[in-house]
Amino acid sequence: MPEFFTACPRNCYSTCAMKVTVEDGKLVALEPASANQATSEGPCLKGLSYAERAHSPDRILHPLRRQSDGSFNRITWDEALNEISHRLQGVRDEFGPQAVMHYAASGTKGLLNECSLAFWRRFGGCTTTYGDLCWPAGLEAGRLTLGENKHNAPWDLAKAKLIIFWGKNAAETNIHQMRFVEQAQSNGARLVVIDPRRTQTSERAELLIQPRPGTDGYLAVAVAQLLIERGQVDTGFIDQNVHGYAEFATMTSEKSVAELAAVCDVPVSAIEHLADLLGTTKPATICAGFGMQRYTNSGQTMRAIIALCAITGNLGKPGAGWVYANLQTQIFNDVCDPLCALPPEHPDGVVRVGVSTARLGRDMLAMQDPPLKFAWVERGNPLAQNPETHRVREAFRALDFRVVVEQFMTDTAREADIILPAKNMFEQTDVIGAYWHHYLQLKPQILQPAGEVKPETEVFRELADRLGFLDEELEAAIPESDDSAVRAWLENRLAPLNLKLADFSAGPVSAPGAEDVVFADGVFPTPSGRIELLSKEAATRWDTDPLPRPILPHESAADPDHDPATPLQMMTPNTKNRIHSQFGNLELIKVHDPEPVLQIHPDDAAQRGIEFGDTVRIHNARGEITVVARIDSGIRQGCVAVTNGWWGEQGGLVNKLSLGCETDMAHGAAFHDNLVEVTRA
Ligand SMILES: Nc1nc2c(c(=O)[nH]1)N[C@H]1C(S)=C(S)[C@@H](COP(=O)(O)OP(=O)(O)OC[C@H]3O[C@@H](n4cnc5c(=O)[nH]c(N)nc54)[C@H](O)[C@@H]3O)O[C@H]1N2
Ligand SMILES: Nc1nc2c(c(=O)[nH]1)N[C@H]1C(S)=C(S)[C@@H](COP(=O)(O)OP(=O)(O)OC[C@H]3O[C@@H](n4cnc5c(=O)[nH]c(N)nc54)[C@H](O)[C@@H]3O)O[C@H]1N2
Ligand SMILES: [Mo]
Repeated sequence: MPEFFTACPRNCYSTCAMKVTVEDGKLVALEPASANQATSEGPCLKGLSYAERAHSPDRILHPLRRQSDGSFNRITWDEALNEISHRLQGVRDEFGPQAVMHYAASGTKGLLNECSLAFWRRFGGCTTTYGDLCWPAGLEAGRLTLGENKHNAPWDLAKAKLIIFWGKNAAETNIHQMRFVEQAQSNGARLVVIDPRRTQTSERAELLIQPRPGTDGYLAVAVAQLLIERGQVDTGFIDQNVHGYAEFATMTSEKSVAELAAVCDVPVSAIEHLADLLGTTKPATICAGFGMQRYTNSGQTMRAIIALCAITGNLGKPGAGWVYANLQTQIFNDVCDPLCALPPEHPDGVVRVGVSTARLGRDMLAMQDPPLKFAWVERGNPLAQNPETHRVREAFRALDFRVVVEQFMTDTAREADIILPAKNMFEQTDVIGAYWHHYLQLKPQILQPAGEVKPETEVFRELADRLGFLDEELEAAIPESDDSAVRAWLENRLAPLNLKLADFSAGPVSAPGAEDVVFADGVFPTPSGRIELLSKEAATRWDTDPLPRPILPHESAADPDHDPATPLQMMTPNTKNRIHSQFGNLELIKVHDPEPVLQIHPDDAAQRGIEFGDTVRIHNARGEITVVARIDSGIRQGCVAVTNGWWGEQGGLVNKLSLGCETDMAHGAAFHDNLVEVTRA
């Protein structure tokens, strides 16, 4: 039976390599592929469920057209593409190309994703979003402080003597990282977790600190104060590498440890314990999660935590550092297609980068000159994953026409006028990067597209042809569907980086120039050339304090003026067996995760007369959802949690409750600035 090596393109740290076996045009087995040293133990349950997902009876396999009663009918590709091109032309003629919004999110990784932009450029332009739902506040904090977002190789963590998982639940979201944690622990490393919830990661730790959500900056500053007071900082490293240390040190002592501890609601003894560990155990690595930076103050929070690595000299060394996102594989920006490389305002196709992803619904509704009339959605499920579901729905319904390119009947697909069936990862060759390890990987085509599925590239070529702009330049930008054309396109993209597809035949390829131990050269590409604890750029670009002086998030139970009607801080973290809204519809996954549940502390439940298994309403002024309560003393009192990614039909559309609001830096989404009340249904 034919066997192939491939890699999982989901938006996930691990980006696993795997070996798959195909029999009679079907995926029959998935196994580990050890050439990727970061994921050698093989795929997770989601990875294993690809055998079901690829051939699921629920897959959308042909174009669908909404009928007047809201149901969908099968139509031909000709009908679909004729109607779409006719509508596109009409909108462009009447309102201009920017009345069309192209919305894409993180459904799949791959270099071919850029082809859509080439199409819209030629169309005359469009409107797109800015910001990102996932990680931007933390990325910007890293860039401002260290100059670049990169970290030591995954396996380097085994060399750490102290590991702090700060707002990261790697045992669920980066499961392969736990192997290196175990190696470190068997060499005597200590493990600390800082999370308002007890998690599968904290089960392995000797110390769990459960701060009030959104107040980690206070905790970090208290730890810094103690380290400085006790002389447990690395003065040699600071003198050589740190900008703004004196100002930072003064700032950390503005409030006493007891005052800071009161805000984050952590016992002073626990803060002292943490400072003790960080002051005396070297090398130390802080692994910070993305979940922690979904607050309106989180860029500043992340800066305060990075500062702990800097003042203890835990950067540029094996076993040490700031592990957030490793962008060493993101090397294609400078070599993308000429059409995509044009600046947004270029007259050859003005891309109005005008809608904040975090405020998607509100901004879509507010767009003028021209207003939005048409939306094209691919690789995204904004009706489930963007904040403020009801506004997003309202904005989509206010449009004249919607096209959604999807594999499954998601909440967003249900809003479409025409649904186009999307390829899956086995149906088109591509090259993918990662954000934890530094491998580029080939994801070859190993199955024929199912049913009538056409990859997005072919859809765009056919539309361009109908619209009369499939010229030589666009043909070069968007490959034809046959695998040899796609491979030739990829060769062109790899060539400027001195890479060839043949390099991938032996497995994953380390990105050129990738380092196992980063910042070892002491080069920090910030304005001062040093690690910036004092950042003028933070102040000028984001209007924040130039120091990471802690402040509260806007919507926080720690704010004495918060609305008493919504006293509970709602978190919506990720979970092991789904990637956001993907996989939850598969039988293999439903066995483990059949329905959304609310994690609630026994005291909060008792106050509300809620018992284990009760159906409860979670509500605030923005909306409500109804789920089953799971009473759990592992969650901090005053906090509740439901994992994100459930579909509307499953009853867990958590973003009906979240606020469409940006993080303090880099236009992230402050999903966790979210106060709610819970009532027995
Ligand atoms: N409340 C709350 N909301 C959150 C979060 C949170 O923590 N709390 N987390 C946020 C984060 S971190 C992220 S990254 C986002 C993710 O948000 P999205 O990127 O929108 O979510 P996904 O559900 O991963 O993927 C969207 C869709 O892409 C489709 N897809 C997969 N492959 C392809 C393909 O090749 N072509 C096409 N056309 N479609 C494809 C899938 O079927 C899926 O329906 O969610 C965010 N939303
Ligand atoms: N299995 C699986 N893996 C994934 C994903 C997935 O959906 N499923 N998604 C991928 C993507 S796109 C992302 S963005 C990453 C996210 O990876 P993580 O950052 O690990 O994910 P989250 O679950 O959003 O948040 C981690 C933890 O932060 C905690 N937290 C929330 N607020 C605070 C706070 O104020 N302070 C502190 N200290 N902790 C807080 C939550 O309780 C949660 O346990 O995972 C990636 N990997
Ligand atoms: Mo994400």
